Amino acid sequence: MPAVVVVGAQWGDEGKGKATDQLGSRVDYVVKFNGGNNAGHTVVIGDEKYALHLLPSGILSPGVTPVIGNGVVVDLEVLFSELDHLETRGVDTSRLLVSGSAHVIPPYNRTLDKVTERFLGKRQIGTTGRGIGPTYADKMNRVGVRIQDLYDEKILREKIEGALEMKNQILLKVYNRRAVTVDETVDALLAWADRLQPMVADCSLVLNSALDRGEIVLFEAGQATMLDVDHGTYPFVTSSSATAAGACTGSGIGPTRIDRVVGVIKAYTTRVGEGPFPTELNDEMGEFLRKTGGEFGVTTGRSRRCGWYDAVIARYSSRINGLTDLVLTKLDVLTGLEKIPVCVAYDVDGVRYDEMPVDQSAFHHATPIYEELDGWYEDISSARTFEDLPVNAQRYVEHLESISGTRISAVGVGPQREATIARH
Ligand code: 2SA
Ligand code: GDP
Ligand code: MG
Repeated sequence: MPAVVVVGAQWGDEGKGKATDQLGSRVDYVVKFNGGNNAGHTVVIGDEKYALHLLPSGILSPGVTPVIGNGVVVDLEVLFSELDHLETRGVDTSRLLVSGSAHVIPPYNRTLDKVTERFLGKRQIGTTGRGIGPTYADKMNRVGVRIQDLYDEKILREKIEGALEMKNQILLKVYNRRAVTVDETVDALLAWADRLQPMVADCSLVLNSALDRGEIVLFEAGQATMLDVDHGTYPFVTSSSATAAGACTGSGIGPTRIDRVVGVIKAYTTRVGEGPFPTELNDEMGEFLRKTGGEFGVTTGRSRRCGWYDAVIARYSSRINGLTDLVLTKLDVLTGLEKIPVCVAYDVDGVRYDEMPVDQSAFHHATPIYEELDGWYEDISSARTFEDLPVNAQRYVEHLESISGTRISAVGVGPQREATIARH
């Protein structure tokens, strides 16, 4: 399995960080290919808990080369504060490589992200406020700043001048904010250039050469399928390609190189920010999942919205990503429930939908059609084989597998590295 992609199969926070970290001991490269410091991945190693935002989770595994691909948007201040923080905790970060074609998040895009959200009022997306959307918009508008531009000050100045012509109009006239100067922006970015230079690499070449040598490369998606800019619940999405195809455009490898696509999926569903969510529970059961599952944003601390497992989404993710296997996480959170509802299809104004409606308005009106499975009361956090699980927990997993379109190759029963059951 030389090239493996790990993606989120729902709306994020499925436990991709843990899944990537677990595979880390067997891989040579871990590549982040989309998003930026909007991500929040939690990895628990022994008694130590790490929250990673911009850095790939593989940075915690000795021997792994972590890579920030061209599809990522990089806040340089955050990059170095995360690196410094890990260094003080004894993590060797010296192997990190950063693509010269990755875009930089200039400080003005953080401001724009936050003020735009406020301006949108009821139509807001619930972004993380990290400048992600405006920076991808600049990339598509061809007024973005790339890491390689930091090494040609003349070009850098010209690009920022061009970008600010438009940005300052918006900041001044629409949002009534002060204009940003070219000098302050150039200074803020160049402050990091020297320290960054040794990490800058042609990551496409590095990764393709590694694959040619038979080395193992793991591509780690930020956010998730339902937040993907093309395939998610647009406009309530992030601004990048969070699905498996993004691993190619975001790193410079071809689709024929990918051998395995792992979808990480929770035994229930969560979402942060605004947007439709058919199985959402606005009652004490939702509160139970939030509390028991510790469902609070790793980056912003926001409460995550919680609901039951949705097999329509699982099947959609299987299709969009071409999943080869699913890793089911947080099964332990469901312990103690007499019955566990699972959404198998939607009802939209009296019509049954077994597949995701392509029409967003239909998805906004979808009500779940549930099947109820029997729960279990035994503590499953120390189960390490499938047979260690109570029969009803085994049936729950088997049933999800039968309705989700992809085999479940592993089951998570706790946040720790070792709290995982391998199947098949
Ligand atoms: P943005 O900031 O432009 O990417 O926001 C757009 C939407 O994408 C959602 N989004 C996320 N959803 C789940 N987890 C994310 N990472 C953090 C975490 C989130 C946090 O791991 O907990 O701490 O709040 C993440 N990043 C972006 C976001 O909620 C918007 O709906
Ligand atoms: P990511 O964004 O997909 O990497 O996920 P997050 O780190 O944002 O959120 C997942 C949370 O679930 C983290 O706090 C993990 O430590 C935790 N976690 C992962 N797998 C399991 C599991 O199987 N059981 C439990 N109880 N927690 C888990
Ligand atoms: Mg997360």
